[in-house]
Amino acid sequence: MATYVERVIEECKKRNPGEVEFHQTVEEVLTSLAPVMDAHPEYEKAALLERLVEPERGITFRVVWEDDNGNVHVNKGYRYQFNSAIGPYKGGLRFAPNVYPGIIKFLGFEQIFKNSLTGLPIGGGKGGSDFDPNGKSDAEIMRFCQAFMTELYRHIGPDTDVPAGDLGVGAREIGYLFGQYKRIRDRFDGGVLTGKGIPYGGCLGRTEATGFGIVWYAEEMLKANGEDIKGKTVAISGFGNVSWGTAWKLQQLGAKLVTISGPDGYIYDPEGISTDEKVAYLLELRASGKNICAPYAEKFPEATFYPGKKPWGVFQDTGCKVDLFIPCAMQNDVHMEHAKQIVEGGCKFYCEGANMPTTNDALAYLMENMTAVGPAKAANAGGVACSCIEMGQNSGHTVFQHQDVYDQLHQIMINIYNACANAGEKYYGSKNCLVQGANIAGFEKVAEAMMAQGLV
Ligand code: 2IT
Repeated sequence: MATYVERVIEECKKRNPGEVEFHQTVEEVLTSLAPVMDAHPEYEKAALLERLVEPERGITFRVVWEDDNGNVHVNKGYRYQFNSAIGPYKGGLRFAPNVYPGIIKFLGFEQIFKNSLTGLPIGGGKGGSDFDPNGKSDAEIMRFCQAFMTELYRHIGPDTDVPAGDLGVGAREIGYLFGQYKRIRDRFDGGVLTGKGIPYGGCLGRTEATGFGIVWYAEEMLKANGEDIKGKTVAISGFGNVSWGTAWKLQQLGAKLVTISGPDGYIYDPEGISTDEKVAYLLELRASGKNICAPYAEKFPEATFYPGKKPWGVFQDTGCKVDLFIPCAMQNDVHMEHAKQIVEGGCKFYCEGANMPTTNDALAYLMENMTAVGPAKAANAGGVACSCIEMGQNSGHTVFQHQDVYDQLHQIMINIYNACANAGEKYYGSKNCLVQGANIAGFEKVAEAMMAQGLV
């Protein structure tokens, strides 16, 4: 006889055919929740998990825009409003050619637990488009964002749903989206989008918040196992905002970052991406719009570019022993073969930075063979936590100082780590069961709120 959790997973897969990333996260999260279901039989009676895996609302819309040559393009737009039990829907917008419901729903589902873990009052949602921003002119980006918001505006609001950025959506796109929202609504509604520019309600520190939070989380994870992040050798993937914030905080804390990566391959810098100039160069690379990291090795000749490869095999390629791996690029970046390379190199710590960067089988292998594995929905929650600080700043008609934001964020990351470690210990017998602990700690608050609010 299948258990309650197993039945809900199977049913969810059947009802959402082909949405493989969404299946993956539902399977990973719900499996962790099994001991909580045993302790709370009332959840099954209330069909709590069936409700959790079904978005409260999903909006799909047409986005029509014109390129610089007068050609008309049609893209798909999405917003999945997943769960509002503990606050307004909150989560980013992703613009990337591979966007389809399976990706937006995996992100929206993860966001429920992540947002709950922050301890702040925000529900889960996610949106985006299959629009590819790479190679587009600034005018094209603006026209696309305006067309996108011309539909989205009717579904969002500071107490309803608060979008932000994700892959392909940064401060520039948020600016254009916000401008169009304000034009249509004739309301400033500062807190309707987060990640805004500083002159119009943006929060100091938001750009680096995700990366800083990841390193603060990893620091706690190491500390709990008697290790100091200072002096550690670290390898990350990606070279976007998250990677940049991660690199910057690693530099501040005295860790040596030896890799970054892009779709073209990875960079190994034996001297460390550890100077102000090198860290700042990551922003330049991203801003080039070419989506390649190879130019780093031209600018800094001590570094080597490994074309077509991922940094997970840096030990096999260079002999460099890594103490901590942090995937910061995108979903399903680390497969079983990579997990084996990571373990073979003798590494004991792994902390996810990007959303769901590890396949389920690779994640299970790493958890079994490493000292501790930090899950994305906990480790990268600093970004959305800072977004919520921005919402508070906007609704309070005030401005928070940089150091204020950092102090709040650092404490939030310590609290998140402790919540994961404590739930891991309570239900799985170890403070290092952070993956299961994050799912449980994130779930508990949402479950209590849903139970209290009746059958909705
Ligand atoms: O994955 C994420 O948490 C984000 N892209 C940020 C979401 C937010 O609302 O700041």
